[in-house]
Amino acid sequence: MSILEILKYPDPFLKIKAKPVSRIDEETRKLISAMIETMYFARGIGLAATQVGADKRIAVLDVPAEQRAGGRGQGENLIVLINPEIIAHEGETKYEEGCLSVPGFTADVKRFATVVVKGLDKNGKGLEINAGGLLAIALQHEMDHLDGILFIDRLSKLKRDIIKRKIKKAIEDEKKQL
Ligand code: GNR
Ligand code: NI
Repeated sequence: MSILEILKYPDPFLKIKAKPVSRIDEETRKLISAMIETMYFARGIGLAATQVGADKRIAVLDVPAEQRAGGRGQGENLIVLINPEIIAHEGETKYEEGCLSVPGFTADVKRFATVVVKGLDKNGKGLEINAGGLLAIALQHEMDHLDGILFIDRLSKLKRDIIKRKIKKAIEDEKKQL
C-alpha cells in the first residue's frame, strides 16, 4: 500500500517525455500498484507515471461507465496501459478538463472524438482499446502527460496565458497564507 505524491504544475518533471518500458520487472509492478492506489485516493479518472515522478510510459485509468443507480464499483473499468500509442482517430470533441497536477482549474480542451490506442497491459500482453466519450478524452489526456504536455498547453495562447497567470496568483496567495 503506498500513496504517491502527485507533482503539481509548474514542476519541471511534468514536462519530460517519459521513456518506454522495456521490461515489466518488480519495480514496475510496484509502481503500477502505487499509481492505481494514488489515482483512487485522489479521486481521479486517470493518472500518468510522470505525475508521480516516474520516467516511464505508464498510465492507469478508471473511467466510470454510464452513471447509473448502483453504478459500478472501483476497479470495474480499470485499465493499465504501458507504452500506449494512438493508432487511429476520428472526429473532434471539446470537453471541460481538469487535472490532478493543475488542481482547482478547468478549461475546454479540443481532442479527437474517438481513438484506437494500442499498448501493453500489466502483464506485457498486447492491448487495443477502441474508445469514445470520456474514455477517449482521458486516454489522450494521460498520453499527453507521458509526452510532457498538460491540458493547459492545448489551449490558445491567449487562454493559456490567462490560466497560467491565475494559477501563479493562486500559488502566491497560498504561500502568503502560510
Ligand atoms: O481526474 C481527472 N479528470 C479528468 C476530467 C476531464 C478530462 C481529463 C481528466 S484526467 C483527471 C486526472 C488526471 O489529471 N490525470 O492525468
Ligand atoms: Ni492530468
